[in-house]
Amino acid sequence: MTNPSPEPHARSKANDNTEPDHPQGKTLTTSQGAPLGDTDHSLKAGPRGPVLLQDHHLREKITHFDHERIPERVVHARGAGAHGRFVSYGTGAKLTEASFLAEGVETPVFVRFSTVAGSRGSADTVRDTRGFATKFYTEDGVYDLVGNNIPVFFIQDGIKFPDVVHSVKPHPDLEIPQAQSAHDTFWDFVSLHTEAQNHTMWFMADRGIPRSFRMMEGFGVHTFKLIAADGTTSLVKFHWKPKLGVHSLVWEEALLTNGNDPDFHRRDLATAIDAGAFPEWELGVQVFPDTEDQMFEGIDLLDPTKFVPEELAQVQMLGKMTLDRNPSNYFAETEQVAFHPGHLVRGIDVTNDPLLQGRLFSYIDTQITRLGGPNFSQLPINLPHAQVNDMLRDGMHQTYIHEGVAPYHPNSLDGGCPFMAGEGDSTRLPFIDVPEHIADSVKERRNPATFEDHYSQARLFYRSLSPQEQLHVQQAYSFELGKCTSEEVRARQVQALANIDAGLCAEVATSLGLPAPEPDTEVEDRAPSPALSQVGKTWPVDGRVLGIVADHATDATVIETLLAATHAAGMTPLLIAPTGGRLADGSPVDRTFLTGRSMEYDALILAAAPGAGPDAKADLDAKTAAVVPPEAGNLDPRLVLLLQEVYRQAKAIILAGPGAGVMAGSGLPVESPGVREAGPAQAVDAAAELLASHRVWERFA
Ligand code: HDE
Repeated sequence: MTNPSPEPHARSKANDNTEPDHPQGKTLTTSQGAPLGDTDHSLKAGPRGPVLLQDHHLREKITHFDHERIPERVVHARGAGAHGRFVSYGTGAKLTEASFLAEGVETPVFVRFSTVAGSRGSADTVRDTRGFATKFYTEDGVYDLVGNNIPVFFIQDGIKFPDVVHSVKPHPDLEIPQAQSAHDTFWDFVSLHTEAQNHTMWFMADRGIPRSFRMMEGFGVHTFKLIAADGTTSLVKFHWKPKLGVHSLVWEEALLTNGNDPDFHRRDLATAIDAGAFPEWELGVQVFPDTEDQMFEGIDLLDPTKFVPEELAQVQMLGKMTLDRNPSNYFAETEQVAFHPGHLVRGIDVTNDPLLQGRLFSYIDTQITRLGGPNFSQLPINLPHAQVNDMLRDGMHQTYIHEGVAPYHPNSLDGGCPFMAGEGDSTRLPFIDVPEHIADSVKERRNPATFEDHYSQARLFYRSLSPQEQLHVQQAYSFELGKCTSEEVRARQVQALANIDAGLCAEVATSLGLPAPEPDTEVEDRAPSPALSQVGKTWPVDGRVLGIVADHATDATVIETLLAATHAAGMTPLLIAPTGGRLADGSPVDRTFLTGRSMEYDALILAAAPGAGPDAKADLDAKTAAVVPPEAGNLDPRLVLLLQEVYRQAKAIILAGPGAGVMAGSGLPVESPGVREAGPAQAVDAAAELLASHRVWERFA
């Protein structure tokens, strides 16, 4: 077999004249390579037509265009990808034969992050679970870790997947609402199918609206099996731990972002990589003994609606992943990448988790529709870096020119090739199928009794959060259920909340104007897991966005000082001014008060407090008209709006020039946590110090 390219990702059209300055080649041709002299006019009978059927270039161009779209993913359609590398610490070598986990081994990776419910063109910052799928191009073949940013799932059995997805997708009559769970069918399903309550709780919490893909944890969700060199096995759950910590938007930011920048997460990932602030995650495992019952501390390891708190089983780090290259073509890479939880390598295997088993059927099947046939693994982004010698033949879009006459085993006509791994002339090691005892059983459609607890972990999760995070959960349920029109559905979900936490239930019931019921199920109390809270630690600020408000009168040295300090701290500055153009130091204005909005900035430095710009028309500008207090004087009303939003979103505000009067002028408290006066030389340090905690959490109290 001829492997199409030793460097699959570099594979592009074979232009004889492709070079860096001319990435698409120098001469326009047809798909057959015939040079073209005109692509702007169709061939017509005279300048006023009609168009002639014989115009092959016209027909080829239009026909190809007509077929440019492929079916979007049935779930996880909206996504963003990046290339990178994984370097192993070697700490996993005692647990598994997987060669990419041996000490010092570096493996190329491609990661695709996604939302679940929305269509390919939907907004990034909707409330949803996020996909976190990683393709490792190992020397033993491709290994895919196809996980989410939430460690539990809605269902325990793959047969329920179409049900949960149909419930969250837009209603089938009008295809409304797009990329939302805040509607009747979703809450109808999860309130009836109560095993979904734990997952639902996780994404009603802040993890449902991440600040950035770079600031999400990833989880393999299911329990997997590792096989060591001596044949011993262990059960593991995979975790990705982001270097930047786990951080989220607040709901107001998410809503503003959907309108202002629907590509917010995609842009954030690409911008950070371009700026050299390469996102990093450590891959780790929680390790459990591979016992007959596959239970750990009362938790059924085959139940994907349950997680194991880190306090019960520490995450042991195996290596570090760095994403350092953006895709060069979205369609070829991010759209065509095809993951599969069954893409395993020796030393890693699946367990009998019935959800995982269902997935093993699904992923090849879906690619056949989406990518047009069974040869999708030959697409450059999917091509293993290991040598491929399969005996799969022909089919749509076959790009290999296979050699030999005997694509069957055993054969003598091709010299017995290819051999089984480790036999004949083969030096490669085979995938390991560990013999496993199957308990005496009967064939039946039934869950084990250990799958019956639907509420204890949702309670554990809620009670592990800080009061501010709990408030966000209360608001999220109130919003989502408030958007449901069926009173029966609302009341049923409120009943589920009563089983989880009486305080949460009371808050949501009040907001909905419903009575708070008593629990109807006995639920076991479990110890909270402090590791679940996103509040209370500090993290690096690489790639965070500092908004710097200046105007055309701001001193050049002030701007230079602020920009230099922001870059030195590894953050990204955005210069904001009343109108566009260049500032005194020559820097272009990145955002005007009109084009920028609070959600773009992680913290704000005021180098100036500009008066109303020439295009500020408070009485016409609906978004500001109602909120400008009389003390604002001549302050630009859009600056007042910006300060009010940033303040409400609990972000740091550094006054590096204007005094505290600007706060009063904006109707905000002058003395407040996270509002500081600092000279231009200290302003960025002050912002970074506050930003390390992500938000000024005290302000929510
Ligand atoms: Fe998926 N899932 N899934 N899933 N899933 C797909 O495969 C499916 C599940 C996940 O960026 C599809 O290529 C079934 C759990 C991610 O390309 C499809 C079941 C988890 C992605 C599919 C599950 C996931 C997918 C759609 C229940 C978290 C995006 C297009 C048995 C551990 C990968 C595609 C990417 C994509 C089926 C459950 C994660 C239809 C049947 C649990 C991150 O094959």
